[in-house]
Amino acid sequence: MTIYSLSETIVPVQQTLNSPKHFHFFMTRNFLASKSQTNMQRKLIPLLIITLALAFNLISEDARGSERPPNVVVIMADDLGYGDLSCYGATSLQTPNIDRLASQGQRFTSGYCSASTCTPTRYSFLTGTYAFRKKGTGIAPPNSPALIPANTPTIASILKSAGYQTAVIGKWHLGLGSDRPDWNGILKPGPLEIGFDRCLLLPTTNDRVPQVYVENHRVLNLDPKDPLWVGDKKPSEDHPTGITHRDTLKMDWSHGHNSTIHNGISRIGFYTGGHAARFRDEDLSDKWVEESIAWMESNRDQPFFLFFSSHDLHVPRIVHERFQGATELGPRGDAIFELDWCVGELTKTLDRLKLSENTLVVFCSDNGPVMDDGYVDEALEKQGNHQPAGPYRGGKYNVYEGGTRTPFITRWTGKISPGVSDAMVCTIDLAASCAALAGTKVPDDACLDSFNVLDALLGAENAVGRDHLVQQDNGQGGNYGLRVGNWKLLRHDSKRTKNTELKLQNRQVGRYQLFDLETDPTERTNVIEKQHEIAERLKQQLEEIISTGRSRP
Ligand code: NG6
Ligand code: CA
Repeated sequence: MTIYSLSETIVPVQQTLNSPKHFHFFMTRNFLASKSQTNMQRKLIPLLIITLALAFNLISEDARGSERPPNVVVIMADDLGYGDLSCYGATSLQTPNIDRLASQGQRFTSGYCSASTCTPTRYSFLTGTYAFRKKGTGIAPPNSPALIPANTPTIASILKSAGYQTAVIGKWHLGLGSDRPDWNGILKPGPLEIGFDRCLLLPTTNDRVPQVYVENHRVLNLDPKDPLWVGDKKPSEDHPTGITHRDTLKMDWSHGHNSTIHNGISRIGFYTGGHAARFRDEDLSDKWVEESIAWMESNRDQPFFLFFSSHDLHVPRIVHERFQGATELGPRGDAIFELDWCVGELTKTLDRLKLSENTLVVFCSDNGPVMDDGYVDEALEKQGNHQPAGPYRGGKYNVYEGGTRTPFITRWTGKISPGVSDAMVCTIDLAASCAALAGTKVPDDACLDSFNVLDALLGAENAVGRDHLVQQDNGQGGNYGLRVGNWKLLRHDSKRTKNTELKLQNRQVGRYQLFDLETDPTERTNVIEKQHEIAERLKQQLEEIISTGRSRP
C-alpha cells in the first residue's frame, strides 16, 4: 500500500468523522512530501494520522459544541399580569410548569413589556424600537396591512443572519400584506419578509375575524371554491351576528364583539367563506404546541429561534375541553392553566431533545391583565382574592406599572444560576441582547431602543439591566410612563383611554404625575410638586427620548 492510497482511505474516514477538511489536507500533504520513509515509518504514519484525526475530531466536536450559539425560545403570553402565576405570588391557582422554569432560571421582579396593549409590544419586541415612534402601531384591526415593512431588521432577521433557523408560531397581530391582507392570495409582506423562515399564525387576535391559520404566505386549508371575505361592514341583511343571534351564543359578549359568529362566539368584524380553513378556538394551543414541537425536532441540529406566541389568556377565553374548569377562577384562570401546559410541553421537548443546556428560554407577556375585555366569562365574578396585577396599580390599556410590569423569566440550564433578579429588563431588549448572545451586531440604524442587557438576562451578579424605560399604552400619541430607578413619571397626552379609572383621572390630574416606586409601588401619591427637580429632569429625559428618535447610543 503506498502512502497515496493510504491518504485516499483516510480522507473518507475523516469526512465521516466530520473533522475540518484543511486539517487532513495539511496532514496528508506534509506526510506525502517525504517519499523516503522507512518501513517502520510507513506502518506508524497511518496509525499516527488516525490517532491525530480522532483526537482532533473530538476536540473540534467539543469546540463546535461550545461555539454553537444557543437556541432562543421566546414564549409570550397574552394579557398575563404580574400576579397571575403562582411563582409570582398567586395562590388561587397553580402554574407548576412556569414555576419550574422560574425555579431553574432567573425570575425578574422588574421585567416589562414596552406597551400595555398587544400590537405595540409585539412591534417593539420584534424591531427593538418603541412603537410610539411609528404611526399606526396601535391595536391592529382584522384587515390591517403589515405594520413592520419588509426587510426591517428584527430579532428574527438578526438571528437568521447569525445562522439561526427562525419561526413564529401563534398570534401575530402585526398585520399582513401591503395595503390589506389578500386572504385568498399571497399574504405578503408578513413574518417571512422580516426574518422568519416559517410561520403558522393566527392573523390578529381570536376575538377578531377570521378564525383561520396563516401558514407562511397563505391561509391554511383554504378551498378556492369557498373564498374568504373579511370586512368591517355587514355583508348582507341576513348575516347572523352577535346582536341578531345573541341567544345562540355559547359565550355572550359584554362590549363590542357582536359581529360575525363563529364557533358560537361573536367577534369583532365580519367574514364569510373559508369554511374548510376555520379552526375551533378550543384547539389553538394544541395546534401551536404540536407545530412547535415538530419544528424544534426538525431543527434540533442547528441554532434556532422560536417565537411561541400564545393566545392565552386573551378573550374569548375558550380553552380546550380538558382544561375547562381546571381552576376556580373560571375561563380566565383555565386559560392560565392552559398556558402553563403549553410551557410544560415546550420545555419537556427541549429536555427530550437534549437541548435545554443549549437553549435560552424567555417567558414574558405582551401587556398587563384585564378582567372584562368584552365577553361575559365570569373573570370578575370568580376573581376572589386573586390579584392579576400583583401589588401594582392598573393593567392592560394604561401606563401604571400593572400595564407593563409583567412576568419575565429566563432559563438556560447550566448557564443561568437560579435566582430572583431586580434588574430592569424589557421585551424590547431581546433584539440587542440576543444579537450579543449570537455573537452578531445590531445594525446602527436599527433596534433604536433595544439595550443589550444580556448579563442581566443570564443572571450575572450585580447586573442592573437598563437604567430607564419608557412605557406606553396604545399606538402613537397615547400616554407614557418613564421609569428611572425608583422614579416613575406619567405623561398623559391622550384622554382617549378604555380604562375608566384613568379616564376619570385624566380629567382630574394635570398632564404629569410623579411617583416614588420605592415608597409607593402602587402609584397612589403624586409627588410632582414636592419633587420638582426630579420631575423636571424626567420630563426632559422623556421629551428627549421621544424627539430624538432613538434612545440607545
Ligand atoms: C380592544 C377589544 C379587546 C381586545 C383589545 C386588543 C373591544 C370592546 N375591545 O379593542 O377585547 O381585543 O382590543 O387586545 O373591542 S390586545 O391584547 O390584542 O391588545
Ligand atoms: Ca395582549
